[in-house]
Amino acid sequence: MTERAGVPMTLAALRALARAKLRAVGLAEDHAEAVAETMVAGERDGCASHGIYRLLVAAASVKAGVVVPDAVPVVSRPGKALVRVDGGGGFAQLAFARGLPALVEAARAHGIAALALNHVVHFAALWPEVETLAREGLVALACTPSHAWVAPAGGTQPVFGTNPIAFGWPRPGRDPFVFDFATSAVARGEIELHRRAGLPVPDDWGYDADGAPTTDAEAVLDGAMRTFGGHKGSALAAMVELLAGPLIGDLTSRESLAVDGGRGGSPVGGELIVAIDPAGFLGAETAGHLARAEAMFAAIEAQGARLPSARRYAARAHSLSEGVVVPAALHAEIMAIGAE
Ligand code: NDP
Ligand code: PYC
Repeated sequence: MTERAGVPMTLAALRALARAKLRAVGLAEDHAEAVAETMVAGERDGCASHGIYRLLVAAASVKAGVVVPDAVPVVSRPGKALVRVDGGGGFAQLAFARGLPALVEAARAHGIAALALNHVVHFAALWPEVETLAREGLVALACTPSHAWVAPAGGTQPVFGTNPIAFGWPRPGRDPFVFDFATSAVARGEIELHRRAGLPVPDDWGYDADGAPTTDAEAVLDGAMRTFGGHKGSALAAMVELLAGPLIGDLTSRESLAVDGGRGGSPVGGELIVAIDPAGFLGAETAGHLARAEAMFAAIEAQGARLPSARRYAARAHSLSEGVVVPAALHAEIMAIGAE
């Protein structure tokens, strides 16, 4: 869902604007750089719900005191194949960047390794992380809980977060295969964009506070979202809660919402990222797995179906040459950040 009229910008100008606005609300330079990068990447790839719109969300989280603006991530190695980064209450982007070299090194050394980000604030999409790992030749999986906004299948009251799962697979000489989606019917950000535009949402996205299906975006935001795929999305949402919550010693979405205490900030908690080096499973004979994967991708595309990430890379190519158009109302709100 996109607003049409807008302000054309180069990616460099958008990046500079994002950094300046994040600095204006008090975010430290290293965080501002990492956070701006992920928002610009989302806008560049045509992901409106996790593009530059997130500047409003991140600035609000800083102003609400939910984020430690100058947090210094601390990297540790609790096990040979385990990397932990305590984000100190800062945004997840810098914590990921600080843990990335150790994760790649551990995956190559042991075949499989995990990175636990703890005590971070998460407002963003996960695909930049798995894409980065896939470009290193690693297979990657990432997930994070959020805030309890989503009802389990069969219920109408929020328990789960929107709990995204992202996956990346390297492709020789091509952009990686990547998917990244919420286990809710849609990301909450998409419902927020509908509310901002005054548009109804499909009647299978959520319930109002009384548990009745509704097409009113505001009512869904105040009530409960649905999982995608009924009981299947519900089980996957529970899995994300368990893997990136209790398993890594961090918060469930219910706990995270309680910690927020009504401040309306982005979720605080953990993220789990698993990286697999195929050489660890296959020894020196690693060429075959990539060729067989390509055969599967070709079989998908041969029948007219598209691969997840095909739209993203097309949008990226366009934005890299033409820049992006920021919706006018959003641009005005962004310009007001730090001017209050
Ligand atoms: P979508 O339902 O739009 O699904 C996006 C994924 O599905 C992309 O990988 C997309 O590829 C792929 N896809 C979409 N349509 C097709 C198709 N027809 N054929 C093949 N593949 C397709 O995304 P969501 O609304 O669920 O999530 C959007 C973003 O929100 C995610 O990036 C997620 O990480 C983020 N999010 C973050 C949260 C957090 O707590 N940090 C919580 C929830 C969501 P392509 O990109 O090429 O279109
Ligand atoms: O869109 O559901 C969402 C979301 C939650 C946290 C970041 N994005």
